[in-house]
Amino acid sequence: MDSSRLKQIREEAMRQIESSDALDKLNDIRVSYLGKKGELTSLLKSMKDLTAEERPKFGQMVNDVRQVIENKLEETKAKLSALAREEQMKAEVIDVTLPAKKNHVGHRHPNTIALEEVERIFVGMGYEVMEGPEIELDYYNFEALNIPANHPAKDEQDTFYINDKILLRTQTSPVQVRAMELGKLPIRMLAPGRVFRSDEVDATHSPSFHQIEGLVIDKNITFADLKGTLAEFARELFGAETKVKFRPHHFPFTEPSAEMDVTCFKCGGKGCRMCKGSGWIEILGCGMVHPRVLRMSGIDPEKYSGFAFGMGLERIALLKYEIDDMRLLYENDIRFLKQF
Ligand code: 2NM
Repeated sequence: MDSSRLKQIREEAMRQIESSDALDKLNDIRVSYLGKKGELTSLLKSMKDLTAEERPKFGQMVNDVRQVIENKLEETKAKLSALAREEQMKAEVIDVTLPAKKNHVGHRHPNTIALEEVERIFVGMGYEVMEGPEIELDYYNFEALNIPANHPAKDEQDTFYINDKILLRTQTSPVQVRAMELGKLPIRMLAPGRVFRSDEVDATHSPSFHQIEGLVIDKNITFADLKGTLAEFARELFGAETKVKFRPHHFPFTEPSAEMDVTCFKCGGKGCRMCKGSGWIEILGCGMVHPRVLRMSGIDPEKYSGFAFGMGLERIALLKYEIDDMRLLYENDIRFLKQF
């Protein structure tokens, strides 16, 4: 048997392993020497031609070479893995000196800010916030509110009708009628929400806008409760020095009715551009709930009385943030919105 062939195999294997630069090449080398059909394996198979004396000695030599090759393979595999890991680390280095991406933090829409401010004030006085459908029955939007069939608000020019019984609500009062019908008294509620009127778009009008209405029903509620509540509301919304005044008005669903003005929060009442020189700004409509409205919803006007009020949310937002065109509130232009 030829031990020089064994030596040759060993040296050839060492050379191949040393010159290999990838892990999968190492595996090919392992197979070609140590695999079932590998060079060392076939040498072992040829041992049958040796004498019984030579066989263990030669077997030992083959196994020694096998061990040497295996050690070398392991050692090289560890080296190549470490190298590969180092390459990967270099490739994945993060340059912390690069300028950061700007993070645009959003915020609430000015309408929402104004809404939540009004809600906060009334919730603080014990009111609950209630919602109702935007598509309403004519009954809840008009009839139950003592608005007669010939009233101008009922004209198709002003109201979006689905059919002669169903319409898009023109105010949120139907939510309050529905609350009165539930029969749970007393009531202290706020009804904010989207309303619809067939108006042309301009700086102060939109066919869809938002209202906040309030309703209080209890025993012995008087106009003094209305005045005290709304004066406090005005002071909280526009500042502690704010004064209010009530001008007689007419609404079908309240009697008596009034409009409330607040002293101009810009000039304090002296007169400026904001209040068009008058010192006063109109803010809401209000009144004592008409006995007929109470009775229609199942409340006895001999036992209970109440007041109600309503204001336009957009109008409040425009005033509070000194915005001169309502359309800006709907365009969602970031350059506008980010100012609030
Ligand atoms: C306003 C002005 C005055 C009002 C009346 C009612 C109800 F349902 F109790 F009859 N809700 N809201 C009301 C009263 C609304 O908006 C300018």
